[in-house]
Amino acid sequence: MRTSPPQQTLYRNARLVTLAPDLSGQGSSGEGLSGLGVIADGVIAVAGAELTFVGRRTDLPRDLQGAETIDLEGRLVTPALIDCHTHLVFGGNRAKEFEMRLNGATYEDISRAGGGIVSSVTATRAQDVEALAQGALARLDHLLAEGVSTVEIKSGYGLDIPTELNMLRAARRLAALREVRIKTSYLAAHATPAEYKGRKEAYLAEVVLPGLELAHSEGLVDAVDGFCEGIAFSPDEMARVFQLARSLGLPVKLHAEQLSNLGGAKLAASFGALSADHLEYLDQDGVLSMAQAGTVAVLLPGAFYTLNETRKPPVALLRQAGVPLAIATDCNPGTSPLTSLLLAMNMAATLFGLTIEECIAGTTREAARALGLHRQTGTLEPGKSADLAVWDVESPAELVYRIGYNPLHARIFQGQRIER
Ligand code: DI6
Ligand code: FE
Repeated sequence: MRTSPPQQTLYRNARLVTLAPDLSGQGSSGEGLSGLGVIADGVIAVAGAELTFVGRRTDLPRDLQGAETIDLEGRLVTPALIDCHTHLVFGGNRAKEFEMRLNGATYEDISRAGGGIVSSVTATRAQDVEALAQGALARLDHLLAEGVSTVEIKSGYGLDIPTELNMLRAARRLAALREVRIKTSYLAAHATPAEYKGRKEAYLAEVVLPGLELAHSEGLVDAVDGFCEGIAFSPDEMARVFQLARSLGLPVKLHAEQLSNLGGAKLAASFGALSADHLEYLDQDGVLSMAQAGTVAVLLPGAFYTLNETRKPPVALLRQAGVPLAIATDCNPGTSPLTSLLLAMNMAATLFGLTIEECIAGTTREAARALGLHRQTGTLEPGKSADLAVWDVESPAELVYRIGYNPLHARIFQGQRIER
């Protein structure tokens, strides 16, 4: 039976930031900032959850000209934002440690004194799936209010099998409670819990590896992550986790070179990692490995800022090598209690020297790539998901320039306008 084609809706009178500089086949090419693919007098057509036309008003196909039309009154339209690195699900908070750091304690000092990640573990283990999801909801709503429609959420505060799975279930639950795309990452290799202190090998064998198999068997895992650092796991230990991920057909990503250089990014790239994240201590060898593997550099200025770091990621080397740059909040209770991706862009520009174009691409096109979603979302191109953010700003630069101001006019997710 022929089904009638889904009804088309036109969004017209808009300044489109397509992130797809060459809209071949649409009779237009990007204008303005080259890498942003700006179209001044643009039109978007949506059928169901999909983009069917993106281009100049003058190129709109005849058969679309009678469709239901929404006038965006000259507003700026970007792909919906993507937060590609968060620890959004957790119990409790760590304001006390923030105060300790103000008094001079380093992140390592706090971690070795039993604070840090393991102190969030107690609070997280005490909550069931629904409580974990409800606790994350307020943080998620802050991200959605700024035009975010895809969020990556990691486990890593359970550090035992039941709680790691509960964290991932809570992350999945959020997609049932809000109009959002959630991608999950298994991060049991985040820290060694108190009961395994000094017994990291046993923790890997008895929790991390079997927990990954179980989580995968329940469809809870989209990618596998780890913390490759002196206070966490070595490249060899992470290699064992990644070998299991590979055998399960799961992509990997890694917290790498945040506080020192153990060669984590190079290890991640050797497994074809979607991304290597943080990267303050990344060297040329790691940069080249990432470039060869197509691994995205996810920059996390919120953690750099919160830890009052001084060593910056080698942005010039990454740029020169053509490594895609993404930006994320790293929202977590310890090193980045940040729920604003707009502020993360401002920090990436101000603290790391990213350009406006790199910041906007870093929270759309390249953030999608860091999650393996670049064929589905992250740019305004026909055939991709109709995930849009409509902004009350004159230029793309205003999205990065303002501090603590949210210019979002409307969020459209899979073709549906989402009321706040
Ligand atoms: N690096 C970080 O900055 C976070 N995790 C990681 O691997 C810290 C998470 C926390 O302190 O709770
Ligand atoms: Fe993180």
